[in-house]
This record gives sequence, C-alpha cells and structure tokens, in this order.
Amino acid sequence: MRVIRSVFLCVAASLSFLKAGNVDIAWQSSGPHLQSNGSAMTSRFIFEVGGFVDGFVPTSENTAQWAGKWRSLGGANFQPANLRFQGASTLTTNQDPFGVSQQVYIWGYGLGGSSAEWVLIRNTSWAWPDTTVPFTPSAPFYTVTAAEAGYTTVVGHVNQSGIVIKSTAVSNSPTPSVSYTAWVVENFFISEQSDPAIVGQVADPDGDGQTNIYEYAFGTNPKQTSMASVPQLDIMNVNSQSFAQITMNFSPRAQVTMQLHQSSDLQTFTALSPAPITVLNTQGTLILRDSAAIHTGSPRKFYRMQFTSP
Ligand SMILES: [Ca+2]
Repeated sequence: MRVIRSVFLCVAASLSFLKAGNVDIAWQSSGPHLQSNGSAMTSRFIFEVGGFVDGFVPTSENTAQWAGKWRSLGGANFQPANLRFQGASTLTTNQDPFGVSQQVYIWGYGLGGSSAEWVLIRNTSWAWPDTTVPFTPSAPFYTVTAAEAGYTTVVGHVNQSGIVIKSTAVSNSPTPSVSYTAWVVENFFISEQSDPAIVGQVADPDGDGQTNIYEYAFGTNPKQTSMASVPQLDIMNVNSQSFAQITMNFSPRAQVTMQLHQSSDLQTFTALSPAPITVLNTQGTLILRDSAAIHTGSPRKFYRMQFTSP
C-alpha cells in the first residue's frame, strides 16, 4: 500500500499542487551542550522534535506526565564531536499534536548521575506547517543556536553563559519510548521502509555485524558502522568466587526485552539457567551477572543476547 500511495502522490504533484501531503522538517542545534553537573553531553543524549497531545501544558511540576502526552516526530542522538544534534523528519499529518500552528517542542534527555537529564525547548517561531499546502521556499527549520532568540525552556536552559543548551536533573519521570516501527521511520527513507532486507529486525544494512534490532536496542545508527555499543564482559570476584558479568547500555527509548542465552560450542544456545542476577538496572544501564561461578575445569561458555520488540 505504501508504494501505491507514493505513486499516487507523485502523479498528483505533477498535475497540480493542490495537495502536498508531506512536509520535510529539519531541526538541529549548534554550540556547546552541557549537563547539569557541567560535564559535556554524550552521544547517549537524545533529542526529539514533537508536541504534546490533548492541550497538555508541560511544566517543571508535571514532568511525570510528559512521556504519556508526548508524540515524537523524530529523534537524533547528540553528536559530541560536532557539538550538535541534527534531525530530518517528515510531517505527514496535522492531527493533534501536529495541528497547524500548534507549538513545536524539542525535548532532549539523557543519562546523568543518579537521575535523568532533561531539557525542553520551545520557540515563538516554531509551529507545525499545514501539510496540505506546499511549503515554500524551503523546509521549516527549527534550530537552537546562540544567534537566535525567542526560546523558552520548561526545564533546562538555552543560551546561558555561552552554553547553547544545558540540561537539568529530573527524577521520578519516564522518558519517551519509540516503537521499532517508529524507529524505522526515523532512520530510513520512505523508499526503504517497505524492504525487509533493509529495515527488518535481523537486517544489517551497514554491515557492521549488528542487526537492526540490536542498533535499535542500543541506540546506534543503523546506517553507520560502529562498535560503540558492544556490551562489556567482565569477570567479577564475589565471595572468593569468579562470575561472568555483562554490562549493557540500552537506549532509553527502546521498547525491547532481552534474554541471555548460553552455549558451550557456539552451535546450540539455550536460555541462561539458572537466571542471571540483576546487579543494576537503571537509566538504560543493565548489568547482569551469571549466577553460576567459574571454576577450574569449567567448560567454555558463550553468551548471546536475544531481543524481542513488540
Ligand atoms: Ca548494523
């Protein structure tokens, strides 16, 4: 159906400009970004462009309700090397909260010390365009830079003491989550989204050995080769015994469950039994420890992660 619809829109556009249907939107920042403790934001910091449904007005007092009312149009990881986030998203509907002239927000969130780090930004010049009217002369461009004014932050700060964006610690409030399907829309062109060899959960279009479901789970770019998210395997000494321990840094956006499997020959895998001990599970960091000790003469053991996404 997607293909048929695309063809129809293409033909319609060539005949007249009565119905555009989609508006491409670019959004980004530029300049120094800090967390509340003064340290630089990392690549695990995520920014989303979107809005709040049902007329919800976010305040610093109702942060626990934000994720439930938030609808994201797209997300992008912060790029520490370039001091910016950069997103490109397509607006296909004017349904709430993307109604014509409704407020556009950029919500950044990441992992701080013991709490999450958030910043929510709006600008008086940011409003959703009408998707039925061709946008001229170019795509709307929502930017956060030191050169512009009109920003208001609900939490966090913009353009303060030479820092373009600075987050604030927020506790006891969930962050947004993104379904696998929505993640595909964010990361792949419309022409790619119907090809399971490109967007399937076990596809690996960038050839880095990490399947799409893995890239989704760990928040990496499925089109950019990277080993940044490879889990860490350590041998821990507990009560004079040695145990294998695995540290994983999940994307706080991913909706996945993960099961550890074991194998002695890399051929046959079974669920790790007895179940591993959860050492830590907070803010996207999961540390699991094998409850079976390693001892002299232990057979080789390999671990494999299996992800399931709704
Ligand atoms: Ca990959």
